[in-house]
Order: sequence, then C-alpha cells, then structure tokens
Amino acid sequence: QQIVLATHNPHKVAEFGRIVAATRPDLHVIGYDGPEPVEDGVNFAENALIKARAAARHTGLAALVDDSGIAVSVMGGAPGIFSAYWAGHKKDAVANMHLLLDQLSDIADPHRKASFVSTIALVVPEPGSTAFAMEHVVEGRWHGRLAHEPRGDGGFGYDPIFIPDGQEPGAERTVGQWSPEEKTAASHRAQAFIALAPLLSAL
Ligand code: ITT
Repeated sequence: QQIVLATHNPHKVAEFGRIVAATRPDLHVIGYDGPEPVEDGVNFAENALIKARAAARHTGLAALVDDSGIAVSVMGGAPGIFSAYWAGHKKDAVANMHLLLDQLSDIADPHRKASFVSTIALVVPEPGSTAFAMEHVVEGRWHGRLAHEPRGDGGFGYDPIFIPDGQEPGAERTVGQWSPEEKTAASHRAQAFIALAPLLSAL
C-alpha cells in the first residue's frame, strides 16, 4: 500500500521512514513533488490540512503531512507555525536558533519551558471526485526546556537547543546530542504517529 508524504524536509522523510518501519512496515511511503499550496492557515492543523489536501488531490493517493515547530511558553507559543522562518524568509536553522536564544536572554524566565509540536494530517481522496473520503489531524507534543547555547549536531532545526524533560538530572542532553534512534522513540513526531497508527491501519 502506498502513501504520499508531502514534505521538502529530508530530515522529516528520514524520521518518518524510521517511525513507519517500526509501526507499519507494510506501508510504502513515497515523496511528493507536485504543486505547493500557500500555507496561510492560522495554526499547525490548518497548515497541515492545506498541504495534505493538495497532495491527495494531485496524486489521487492518501497523503500525510507533518506541520511542526517549537512553542516557547514565555513567548505565548512562538515561534509556533513560524518556526521554519523565524529569522527571515530563508530557512536558516542556525539563525533561527540564535535569534530565539537572543530573544530569551532578554526575558527573565528561569524555566525556559518549550515544547516541540508535530501536527500530522492524513487526507484520503474520494475516487472520481474533488471531495475527500477521510480527513484526520493528530498532534504530538514533546515537553522540555531551552538550553542557553546549542549543543550537539544531530537531528535538525532547533534540536541542538532543546532539552527534553525526563532525563537524569546532571546528565541532560539536547536532542542534538541524542542518537537518531533515541529521537525516533520519543519525539513529538513519534507521539503524533502513535495516534495516527490506528487510522493508517483502517486505510
Ligand atoms: P516542509 O514544510 O517541507 O515539511 P519544513 O521544515 O519547512 O518542511 P515546517 O513548515 O513544518 O517544515 O517547519 C517546521 C520547522 O520547525 C522546521 O524547519 C524546524 O525549524 C522546526 N522543527 C520541526 N520539527 C523539528 C524537530 O524534530 N527538531 C527540530 N526542529 C524541528
């Protein structure tokens, strides 16, 4: 069975590949290079649905889209849906991280609480129609706090400044210092996928 994963982020493709292999190994995930809709939703769910509908309509296949980002508590959930472009219109992960750290250094917040959010939309087309047979959105959250400076070069995006909760005190690492397998087992994306798995089974 084939399913389209609509993303240009090769890290997401790799992470999804690992998660799918662990939970639905029979599913064949293929890439998408069709037209890109304007992402003008006001939240992760709307943006994920906009992209998934476009991919499902274009390919005639069930489509999966992950819209994700980091939400900092003291900043009211920002960068949120603007995570990929926080430091400007170019997707620059290093500039994004440094801008966020600079912004936090101006705010007195000893907790530095943040969470990674992964919102996955699954859209199934209705054969011979522009309607959809099924639309679902699931969300996973990974709670933690922000480091004072980047550590590690694993993962992507904000991983080098995100310290997940639940680690042994004194031995806490950023996700940039975790192995791909460790991240795959615990991440916001993995948690969203747990909610998605039964829906995929019903396809
Ligand atoms: P696509 O839209 O093509 O999927 P993208 O990277 O732009 O690629 P998003 O619009 O969902 O995807 O933006 C997500 C951004 O949030 C991403 O660029 C990272 O900066 C951040 N992000 C999401 N998941 C992350 C993760 O697991 N680790 C670190 N940063 C993450």
